[in-house]
Amino acid sequence: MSEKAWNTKLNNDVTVPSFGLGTWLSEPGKVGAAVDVAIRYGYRHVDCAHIYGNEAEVGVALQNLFKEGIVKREDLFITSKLWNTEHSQADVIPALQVTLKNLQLDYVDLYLIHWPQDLPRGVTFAEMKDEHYLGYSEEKIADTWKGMEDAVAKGLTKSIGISNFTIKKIENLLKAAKIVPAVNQIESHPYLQQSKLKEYMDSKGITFEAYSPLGTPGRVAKGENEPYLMDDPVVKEIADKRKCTTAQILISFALHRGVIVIPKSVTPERIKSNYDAQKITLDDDEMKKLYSLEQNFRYLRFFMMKTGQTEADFWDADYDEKVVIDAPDSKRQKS
Ligand code: 1BO
Repeated sequence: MSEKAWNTKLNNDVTVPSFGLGTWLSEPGKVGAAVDVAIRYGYRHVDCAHIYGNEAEVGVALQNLFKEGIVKREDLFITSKLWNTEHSQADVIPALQVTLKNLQLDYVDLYLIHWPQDLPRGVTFAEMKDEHYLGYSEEKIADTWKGMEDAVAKGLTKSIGISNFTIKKIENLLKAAKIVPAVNQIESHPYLQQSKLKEYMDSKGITFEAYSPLGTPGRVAKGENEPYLMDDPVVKEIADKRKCTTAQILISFALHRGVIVIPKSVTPERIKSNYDAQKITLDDDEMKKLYSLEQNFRYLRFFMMKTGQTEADFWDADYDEKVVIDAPDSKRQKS
């Protein structure tokens, strides 16, 4: 075990704690307590988003921690994300202002375009229907990015980035961007390492940030025969040998790859043990075994896709084409 501090320097020289608390799927009523436990335990990075519907509760928790003197604003790294209905340049700052009001902050540290997919203004998440999926447009996202750059100029965010962008979509964005995105936040874990995308992002100075590093065990909409990452025999074998949890091994794997990782939990014991994963030093043999688990398996599926659209289209097929273990139809077409 080492006491190494895991930090990542972004392309604008901002330093980010490489380990943070995810809040996607953290229920209102629980997320505030989770943030409170996490920060008191040592977390300094919290990942939020407007669409998670829980930013106001996160804001109350942060205010209490500031008032009690547990941390100061500048000690924290807070991320939020622009939702898909607010993709016009002029919509970005007002959307960020709503988030800042909810979080009770003057600025966020990182603001991301949540998805390179448009939805009509005013459509709520619950109301979304097939005809609302307007899809991806290079021009529209270039316009959104201008709004993101405006937010930096106004001091409302220190850094800007993207989420769920493929190589092709990053390439398109870079043609128009004055500021190179600092981060691309994407699903990643041993079953979906996204090495090709990571290599490309490394070459452009864009930091790789992994969501669902534990395979989002809390999701309600699960695929049939979905593999349970935390029960993987290889991950278990390493965890047993080290007398730690499989979640800790998965977090440590991401950190050893140089990836920012934001596991979600609202359970105090798990919040703490996830944090302690930073103390683990995996050896080359363990890393090799974990790398060997790649199967191009995506947990977050059928999201924002129109009926008839294939995942290969949606993700620009820029992942390695390998056997997908839970679907006989490897095109994984939405039914
Ligand atoms: C709907 C959100 C998915 C992960 O950020």
